[in-house]
Amino acid sequence: MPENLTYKILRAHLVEGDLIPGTEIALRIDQTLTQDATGTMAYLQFEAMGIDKVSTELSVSYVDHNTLQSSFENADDHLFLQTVASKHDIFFSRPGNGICHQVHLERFGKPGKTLLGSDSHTPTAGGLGMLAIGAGGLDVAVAMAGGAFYLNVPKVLKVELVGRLNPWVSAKDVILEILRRLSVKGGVGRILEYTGPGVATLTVPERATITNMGAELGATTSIFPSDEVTREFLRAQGREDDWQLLTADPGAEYDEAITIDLSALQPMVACPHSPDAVKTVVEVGPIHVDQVAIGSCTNSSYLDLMRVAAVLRGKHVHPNTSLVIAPGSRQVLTMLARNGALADMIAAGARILETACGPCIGMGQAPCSGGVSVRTFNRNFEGRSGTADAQVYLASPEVAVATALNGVLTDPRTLGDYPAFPAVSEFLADDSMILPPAADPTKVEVRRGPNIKPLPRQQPLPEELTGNILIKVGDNITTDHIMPAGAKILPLRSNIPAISQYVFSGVDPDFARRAKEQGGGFVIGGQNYGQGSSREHAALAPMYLGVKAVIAKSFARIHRANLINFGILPLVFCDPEDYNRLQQGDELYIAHVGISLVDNIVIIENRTGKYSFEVKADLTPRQIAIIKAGGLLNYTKEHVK
Ligand code: MIC
Ligand code: SF4
Repeated sequence: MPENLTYKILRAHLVEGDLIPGTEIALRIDQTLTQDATGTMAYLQFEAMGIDKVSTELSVSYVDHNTLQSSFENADDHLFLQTVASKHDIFFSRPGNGICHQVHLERFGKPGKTLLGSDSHTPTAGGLGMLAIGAGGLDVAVAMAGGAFYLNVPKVLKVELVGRLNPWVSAKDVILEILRRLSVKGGVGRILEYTGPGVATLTVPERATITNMGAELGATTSIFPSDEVTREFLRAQGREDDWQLLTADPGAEYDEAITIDLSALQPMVACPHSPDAVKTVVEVGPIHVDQVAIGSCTNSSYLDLMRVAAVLRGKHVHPNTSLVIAPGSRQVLTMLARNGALADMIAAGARILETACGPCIGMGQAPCSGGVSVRTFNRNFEGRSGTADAQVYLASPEVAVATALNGVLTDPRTLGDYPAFPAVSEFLADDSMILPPAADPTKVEVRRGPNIKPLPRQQPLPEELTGNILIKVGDNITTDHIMPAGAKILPLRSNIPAISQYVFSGVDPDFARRAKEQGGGFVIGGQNYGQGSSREHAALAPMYLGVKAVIAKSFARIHRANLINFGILPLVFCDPEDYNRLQQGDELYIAHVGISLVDNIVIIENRTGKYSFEVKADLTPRQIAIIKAGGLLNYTKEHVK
């Protein structure tokens, strides 16, 4: 039977189960990546498993999120990450080397391999023909220890690309169009596989922009074939040996299909506060813009920034608009510096930031009060920029730079001649900021600063659960709502007691105090609860506060897995109407939890409202065992000897 590319890679890595959509399979993981904001926990968990050395082909630890160092915490975390990597056979990409996804694409990604990363934008590497999946840190720790990664077989959605992008229209517009059509829930339970004649017209970094933002669709991952364009990219990176030809078989079957005509696309923006609130730039019109930010793992590749520099050359940023640029990697920054493009940006008045996530995760550059910011990033959730009432629009580098010059949202097609560049024939390959693991691990002492607190542990599941509804929230609640990031809170990622004070702080500042006072309880959510990032702190910190179960209309994939990993029950309403009847403060009671999970009907008694309703968990026997053990770490200790 002719097979699609997704199934070929899944099959080659299958260690348990069959490729039947919706059923659980286990995959062998070839490579892992972590970043600092999720990595400290992942390595503490890895250490807790008592294993000396990673069993993957390659594991890399990146530092790119917490680089502000306004106090000792982040620097301490970096030192912990560097020493723990060195001790356990893990490569360490130093702060300043770049954003994990950009660097991984440049230096490590390999077509046909599996990559598991503790960051939701790990699918960026799908631009190279890898099956790259984002997960919680604990899943990554298990993979480093040699354990398989479990997931439900997704449906494969074929995205047929035809035509060619017009000047000033770019890869960002492709994924914004898909978000417009499918919404932030449209990719749930799916892998997007790109095919068609349009594929060959896109460079690898352009493909990576598209697979990166597939995360915003809720997709498991997105993948492009590995073709001659991929080969050229790897050759230019000095890694042609890593290439192999990988495409779907002719006539391969897919579960669903859509077609995108690249030549019909226009410059677009995602309006506040959701990546799927997409309109054309023309529709939104010339609104005043206070800030333009170019960078992030979505759009900070060499050619993205070369185009930006070419537009800026000899011009000046509008006096009422601030332009910040954060190149994606040290490779990109050095190349821009050597060829003069960086000087053009600086001369035009751009503020150059270090190669890191920076403003994308609220690490500095918060907009002014009520300010409008146009960003080349992938998420514009309310408050994520660091300014609660900011209006953030997501756009391509072309739209962003045109806007920075004019001070109002601008269609870049009005700028005149398009600065086209040929694909790069040789990138600057300098890995001196990537430290290899120690030759003699016994000589490495792992450094732990005072901010690195031991892992909190969950108790095994009791026979009955009781508690109050601590909070009731609506649809599409993001992990940024549950566990905010930003310059103030991110440095506490290694300190669960401290960070747990901020759970839901943007939604209800009283939440943490209430949860503690009441000894924990329940959270009620709407559709797509937990969309967005992979941060397991959005499960771990609520667990620390005693949250026992989240009852929602539906869950986002990574967050649901994280809840299970930390022993919190993800329960789904059998009748969504029951959501309307619940109120904050209601006392809930569940008897015989363990047995009910096996039967997949859990009866919840609302002791305040004096009625009962049904929910289900849809857990596999393995997941039930994890929940019963009090989470994946306890389970792994019992099972992996
Ligand atoms: C994000 O973009 O939200 C992050 C920060 O990269 C997260 C990870 C984290 O919260 O540490 C992600 O996307 O997974
Ligand atoms: Fe970093 Fe932003 Fe990419 Fe997350 S989305 S990895 S914060 S650049």
